[in-house]
Amino acid sequence: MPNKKQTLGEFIIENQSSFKYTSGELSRLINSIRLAAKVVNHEVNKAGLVDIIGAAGDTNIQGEDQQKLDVYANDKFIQTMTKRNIVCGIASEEEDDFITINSQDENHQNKYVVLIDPLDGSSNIDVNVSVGTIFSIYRRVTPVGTPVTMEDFLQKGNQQVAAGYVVYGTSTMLVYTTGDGVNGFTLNPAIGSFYLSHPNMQFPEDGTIYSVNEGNYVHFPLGIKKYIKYCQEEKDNRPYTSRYIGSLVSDFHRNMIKGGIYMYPKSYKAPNGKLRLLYECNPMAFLAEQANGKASDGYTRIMDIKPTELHQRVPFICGSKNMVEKAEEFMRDNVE
Ligand code: AHM
Ligand code: MG
Repeated sequence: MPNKKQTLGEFIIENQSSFKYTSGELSRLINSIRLAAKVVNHEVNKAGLVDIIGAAGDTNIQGEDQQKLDVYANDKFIQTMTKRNIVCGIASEEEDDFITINSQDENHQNKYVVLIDPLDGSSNIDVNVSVGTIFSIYRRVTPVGTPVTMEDFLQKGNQQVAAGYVVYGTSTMLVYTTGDGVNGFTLNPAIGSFYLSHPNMQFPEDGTIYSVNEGNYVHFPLGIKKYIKYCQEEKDNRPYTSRYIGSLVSDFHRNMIKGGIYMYPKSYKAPNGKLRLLYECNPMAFLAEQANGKASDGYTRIMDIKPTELHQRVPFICGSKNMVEKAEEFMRDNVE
């Protein structure tokens, strides 16, 4: 029986021995993400007060410039991981290039790189809708003690050591995997601790929710158009329910709990879709598979795609296994 009162800190320590490589480095890294998440959460929660306490571009009471929240989140996550000296490189959706850490120190032994989308769905902030942070962790492939190279970041998703997200919603949750299932922790804001609230999260094999920006319908590939029509057809347990928040983390989180499919297909406007393989799709795909779900670009398993550039985009279909397989079937049968 899972201990419902277990904090994330306790959980990390208790499960350290089940990690593939047990130097404690990965535990420290996840701990630093936990810490940065709490700081960002505090700031995100104040977003509605921005008109009162100052908007981005203003100067705050300490004389510091106010930052946009996505810039703030980016800085906080990077600072926390850099200062604690526990990674050798970071790539962020907010930065053009990857960041090399400690390249001057020949003795540094850090072996992990982190890829992060610090505040995904940030356009939702202005309207008080949930946003999230997504992270993905790999072991470097170049020798320890040397500066990281692009090769360390352009690894296939199936090489991920850990991945997760923070959802800043009605409550704030940190959900992550180290390849041994998915566990969710809810922040108690009064105490500032995350507690294990959702042990061993699983996508139901089937679901009744589909999440897609249907405003782009006319631009979608034929297979997706037909799959959407299938979702809307009056038959068996259909029509399904349509739910689209426009915040990947929140749409994924709901679908994992209730059973559903999320799609960001390619369109004529966005020939490779919108979402980023390294910062959004791979970590979500790892979580999905660890939770008995599936993630694909319509034809290929997301985690088997060999990345060619840091900010690469891919079409993304993710969620309950049977639903994703059905969508793939429509893609295969409707080649244009
Ligand atoms: P962002 O990284 O610029 O925030 O974009 C990613 C977000 C996802 O969270 C969300 O699912 C999607 O973009 C929504 O896009 P759209 O408004 O085109 O439907
Ligand atoms: Mg994003």
